[in-house]
Amino acid sequence: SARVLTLGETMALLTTPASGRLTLGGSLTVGLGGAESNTAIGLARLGVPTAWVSRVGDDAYGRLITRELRAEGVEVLVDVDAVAPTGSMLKELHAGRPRRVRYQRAGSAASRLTPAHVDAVSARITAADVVHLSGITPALGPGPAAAVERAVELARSAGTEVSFDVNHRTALWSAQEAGPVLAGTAARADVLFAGPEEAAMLLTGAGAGTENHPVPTDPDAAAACARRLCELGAGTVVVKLGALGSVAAQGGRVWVAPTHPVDAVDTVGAGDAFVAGFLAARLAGQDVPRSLAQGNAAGGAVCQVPGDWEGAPTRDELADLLERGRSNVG
Ligand code: KDG
Repeated sequence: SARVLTLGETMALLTTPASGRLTLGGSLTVGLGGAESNTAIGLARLGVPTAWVSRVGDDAYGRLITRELRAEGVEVLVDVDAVAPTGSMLKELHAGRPRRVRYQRAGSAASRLTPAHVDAVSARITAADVVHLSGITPALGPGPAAAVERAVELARSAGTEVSFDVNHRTALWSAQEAGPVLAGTAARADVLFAGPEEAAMLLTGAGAGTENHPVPTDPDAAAACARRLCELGAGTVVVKLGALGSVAAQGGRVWVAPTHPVDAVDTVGAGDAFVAGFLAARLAGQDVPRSLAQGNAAGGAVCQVPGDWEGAPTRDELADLLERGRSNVG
């Protein structure tokens, strides 16, 4: 049975040609992406039995998503909406790198998730070690927001850890709207993942970068933010710093984990892979520094390959990356 259960929307991901502007026509590549399913793929590749709970439309995008996730070894627990379509997003490239991502997801099947869909998998939540959620889902509507609440409640009452990646999507809601909602979930997380802006937003309650809680720009400032976020209730707090690596706080201690530079072609999805690497290490009983190192390595690998999750490492590849990282340092 799945050790990690995750819930969230996955969309068809349409990508323009390397030079591409959609207005010039041409061919789109059709794939898929979604923060939680990206993490699910990352976990499955690392050998962690993982299930993904969602809704898709009764359409080709929904079937593509379902097939591909199953092919990656993720257990798919979806409810098919007979009416609403699967959402999509368009990734516009410029000189081969993402310039902009636009959503077509309003009214999608996953935006009609409700607590009933969570209740339907309650036994799986009880049996899992971790339920992984993100701050994208509550931005999709009242039903998904309530579904996240239910998942947190069920997990906590069952003693299943709650992992929460803040993932504040500014295209979906403002910091003023999102701040209090995301802070409420963050305070109940056993493991909390945030970016620097998100860490500042949670500490402020709404609106990043106020005088009280400026956005941390270096690892030491981020570690201080992580420590303060622990005081708000989260067990382990991880701040993801991209090319600067990551930091964590837990039980009054902090750790700073720099990372190795990579040739990044597409950083979208790196945070999701980081979470997979970190959680896989944590589930294997590794300590915080090792978990951070594994998150950094997995995130870096995804950046080197186009696509949101395609570059996620397998267990052997990750071991190799960590080994190379150590010898580079030495
Ligand atoms: O997390 C990286 C992307 O895949 C993600 O941004 C797409 O789920 C997505 C979203 O809602 O933004």
